[in-house]
Amino acid sequence: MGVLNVTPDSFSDGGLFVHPEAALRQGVAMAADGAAIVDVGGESTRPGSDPVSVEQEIERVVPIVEALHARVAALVSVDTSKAEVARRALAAGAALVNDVTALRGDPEMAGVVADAGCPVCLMHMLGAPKTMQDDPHYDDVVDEVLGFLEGRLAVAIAAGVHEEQVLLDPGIGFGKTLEHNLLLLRHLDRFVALGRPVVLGASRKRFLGAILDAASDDRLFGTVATTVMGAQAGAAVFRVHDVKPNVEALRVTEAVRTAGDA
Ligand code: HH2
Repeated sequence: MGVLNVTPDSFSDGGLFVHPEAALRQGVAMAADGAAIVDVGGESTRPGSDPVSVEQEIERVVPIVEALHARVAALVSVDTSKAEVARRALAAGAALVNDVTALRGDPEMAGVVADAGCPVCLMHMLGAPKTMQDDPHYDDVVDEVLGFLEGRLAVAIAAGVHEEQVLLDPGIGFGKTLEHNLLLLRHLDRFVALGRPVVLGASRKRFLGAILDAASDDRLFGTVATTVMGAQAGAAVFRVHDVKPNVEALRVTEAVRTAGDA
């Protein structure tokens, strides 16, 4: 899954793809590099970020979704927690809703996804982006995030979403310390054991910067390490800014993982 933020303020690619032509070019390039999904987002969720209005998010996202859908074979997903943005993006050709609030951000989101019959990614976040990195605390981060995702899966199903359409994401960096992120990665197999495809979003994130003492545009090799470990643990989708190196790492990992199989 390639990341396409059409925002002025995303933590690593903010401002680069605000212009529709630049966004489209980047989306097409990511698909050509092997992305199966291009994830279009119009609202930054980086720590400390401010929300944007529905109208502004629609204005940023929908034209790009529509143009990309017409241009690439890859699926287009919409990274939003607003029901109206999701509805409009789905009408414009989006095939998947990526909701970092796991259907908690908008009471109408579950209904929109259920009516569309589309896949939805439910992600764990502690608190809200504005304050989530203010001293996050868990007694047992892995147990608590697992429990949260099981609960949100149940809520989605109760709202009419088919279980087979749900993807789950531990939400690396969303209300987590370095140690929390490392534990989630170390125990990713327990998320895979929930039986739904697991999405991993570690690309260029701050915990990599903390380990490597590197700025956000200098975290590619760290990101690739998380992709390889995630693939070995059984994760299904890797949300990344740099598609080609991560696709190549996945191809090699997969070749080794299946070596000798009939
Ligand atoms: N991370 C970000 C945004 N959306 N969605 C899922 N499913 N999983 C993630 O880990 C995830 C996500 C944050 O990264 P990015 O989009 O690069 O930055 P920003 O929120 O600043 O736009």
